[in-house]
Amino acid sequence: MNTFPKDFIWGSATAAAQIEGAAHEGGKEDSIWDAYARLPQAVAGGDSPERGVDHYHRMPEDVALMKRLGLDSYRFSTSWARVVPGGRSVNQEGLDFYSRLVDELLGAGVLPWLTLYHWDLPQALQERGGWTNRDTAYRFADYAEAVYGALGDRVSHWTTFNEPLCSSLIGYVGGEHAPGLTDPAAGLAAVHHQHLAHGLAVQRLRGLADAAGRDIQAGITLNLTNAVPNDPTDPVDLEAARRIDALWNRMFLEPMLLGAYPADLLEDVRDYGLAARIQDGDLEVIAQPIDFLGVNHYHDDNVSGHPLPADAVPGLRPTPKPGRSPFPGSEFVTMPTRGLPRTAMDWEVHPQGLHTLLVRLGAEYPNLPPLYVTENGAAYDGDVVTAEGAVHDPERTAYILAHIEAVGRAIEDGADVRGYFVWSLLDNFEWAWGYEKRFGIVHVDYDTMVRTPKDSALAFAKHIEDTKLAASAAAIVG
Ligand code: GBH
Repeated sequence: MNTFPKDFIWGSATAAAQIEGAAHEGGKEDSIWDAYARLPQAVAGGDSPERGVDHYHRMPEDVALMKRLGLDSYRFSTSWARVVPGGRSVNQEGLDFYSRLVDELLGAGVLPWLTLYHWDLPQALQERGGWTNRDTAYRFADYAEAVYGALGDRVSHWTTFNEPLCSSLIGYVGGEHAPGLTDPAAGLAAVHHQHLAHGLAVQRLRGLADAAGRDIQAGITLNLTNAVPNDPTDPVDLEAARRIDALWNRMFLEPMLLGAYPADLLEDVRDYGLAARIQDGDLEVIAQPIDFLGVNHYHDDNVSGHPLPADAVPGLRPTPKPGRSPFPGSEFVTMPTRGLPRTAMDWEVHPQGLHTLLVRLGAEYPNLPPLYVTENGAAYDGDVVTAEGAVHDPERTAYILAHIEAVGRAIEDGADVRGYFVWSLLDNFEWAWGYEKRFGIVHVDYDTMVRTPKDSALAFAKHIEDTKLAASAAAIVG
């Protein structure tokens, strides 16, 4: 077993729109996901976030479960559409829910790890252009201030965005997420405005914390990948991999860490007006120092510049419908399979990729802040609650333990990783897949809403306990 630093944070993650339900209770109004889910064919099975897994009403029970599993921390998101329903005035009842959640967590000895944006923009702001409207970035800073005002006395860890790649490129270009657009120029505008919103919110939070004499940790979570050339000797595949690395990793990392968009990326997307969105001073705001970088990682991307053969097994992503590539400027890129085992999402299982990624980030960015793996996990079919009240999920268990092992080796090889959060605590609304794909380490019966820890949850709890025992034994031996 790897040794992890003594204060390493073990946790689990969720997101508001995926678990809360109560979509129109307590003053909450539509988010873009409530509205999107009502469109025909948008979400598998016609599912919607309306009921979620009823976390809004079962929150104390869910926190008790976290305590039982021995989690150090819980990563959750606040819903902007609950806190600022129409996009303008604050809903105290919404803030009160999160205040009760934070009190419950602290009472259970679980560190609250808060994310302000996990994809659920108030629909009222979408009607004013959503993330294509620069004004949304300023509204985001105001929303951050409202949440800080209610929770800043008790919450120390603040994440601005979860995976801005998805809420810009998948939502505005790939059309597979809310708001369901397929417009590359809109997607790149959304990228820049989310970057700006991140920087403005970090500035705002720090200003408020300083004025109150508090210390906060502020950062962002990105979904980062290894763009692996399918044939590393083929210049066409190497060029495709460079483009995906630029678009999916460096377009997010470099404005924040280096204060500039990559020059090659600006050239790749030159037809879509990204450069024209950048105003004087924006990059200084975006490059605000951050205290941590959250890394979400599920799988590498095996990238080719050649069309998939007509008889190919489905790739890492569904073959996009014409005009629906989520790769603006690099629409020709394909993602063939490599014959590795795959999860129910069709995502490859390759734990070494997480080690490679974590080590590589430190090597490529000398000013990289400490890293936290803020999501990693797997959907598999076939979870069944037995008569004894167990759920045997050997594949998910193996996936999680193998990735934890990869994180441990990355630390031994010099990566500054300080925590690991499993996605997800509970089975939940898996966006365009609805409730069909289960990522939880805790099973949810969607009729009764009964929670049952799966074997993966018990294995994770045992891992946490063993790791802590090993760390304290090491401290005694010295
Ligand atoms: C995370 O994103 C989310 O943060 C979380 O809410 C979600 O439930 C969880 O993972 C499981 O899905 O454009 O077709 O090539 C998912 C990570 C990485 C998935 C990028 C989609 C691009 C697919 N995403 N990937 S595609």
